[in-house]
Amino acid sequence: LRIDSAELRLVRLPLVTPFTISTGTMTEKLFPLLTLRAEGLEGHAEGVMDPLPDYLGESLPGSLALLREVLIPAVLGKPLANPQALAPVLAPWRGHRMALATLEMAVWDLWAKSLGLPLWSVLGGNGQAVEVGVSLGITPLDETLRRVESHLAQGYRRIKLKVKPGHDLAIVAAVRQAFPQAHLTVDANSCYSLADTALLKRMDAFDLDYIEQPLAWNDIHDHATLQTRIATPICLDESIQTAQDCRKALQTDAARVINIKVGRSGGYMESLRIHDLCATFNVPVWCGGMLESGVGRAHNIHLSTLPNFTKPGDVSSASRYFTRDITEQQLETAAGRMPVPEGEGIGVTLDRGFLATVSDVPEVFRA
Ligand code: OSB
Ligand code: MG
Repeated sequence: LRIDSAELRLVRLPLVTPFTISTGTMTEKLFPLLTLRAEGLEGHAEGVMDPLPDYLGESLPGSLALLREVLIPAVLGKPLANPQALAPVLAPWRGHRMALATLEMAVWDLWAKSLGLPLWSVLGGNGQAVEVGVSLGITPLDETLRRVESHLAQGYRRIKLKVKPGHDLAIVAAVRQAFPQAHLTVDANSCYSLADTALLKRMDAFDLDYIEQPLAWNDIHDHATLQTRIATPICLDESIQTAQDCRKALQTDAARVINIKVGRSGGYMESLRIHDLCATFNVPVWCGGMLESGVGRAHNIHLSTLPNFTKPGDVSSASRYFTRDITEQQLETAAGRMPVPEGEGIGVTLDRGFLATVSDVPEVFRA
């Protein structure tokens, strides 16, 4: 594979409904879209970093600088035997796992296309539709109850409620009471500390599948302490940026479930390592999301076909997020399952006409 050109553009898509989590409210999705070209083929990926560092320490300006100045130039015009050969390009950099993932994921798409294979088969997954749940943002209780009901009726396999201080126990209690059989989880996005142990322990009464990232984004140690004090399994999201992070979490029982986001973890190579490590610890994983467009969503679906993805992922219908997507294919669930896009690579193609209306003129890089 010899990559002869790259295109990088910023895409801005309005969200169908604002999405509120403990760190703030999003009303639109702004993301970098990278296209790599080789042998008449195109590989695509999107970056999942936020404009400002409010999820992890990574932000859009720093990521764009790394992509433009270092990562894209490093792969242009040089022979690449396979995606694994990217390792030395990615290894020197600290943090910026989302920028690394953007490049790495586009290379995997291109690589699978050069082999004439769907990405799931190159990754070692299976082509079956994947089980999905939904992540519901923070809304007033009556609205939350309506949304839970409608998504259960659509067949979603798990409901995740976003929580924050002052919007936690009462809302979870009400949802649990109204839907006694539902698979329920909560996601705190790092808004609590060990000082909230008593509150978090009261969550044990609601039979949650797990509680996602209750404590600081960069504190595995405190999660291990919390897990000794509560019965509900802890799931880590923000804290798992590398397989080494994951090893430390599993060795200390800081997490009993892991959320893998390929776009957060530096790409597929690291995500596969995390996946395999969790399997050796008998820890289930599921695929998280970052409100991706059809490009990132397709990547997430392919990843979700790996064998240890045994809990429903956040890979829900694209129409929940956007009135119109940048891909020609509309990625929609049916009865709680998301079909795997068919075709080579990630199996989706860009709707170029629409893309032009929601993005800048692309920056073009040539070998
Ligand atoms: O913590 O998983 C998270 C969205 C933005 C930032 C962080 C998170 C989320 C979600 C949404 O939960 C998942 C999705 O529906 O894509
Ligand atoms: Mg999360």
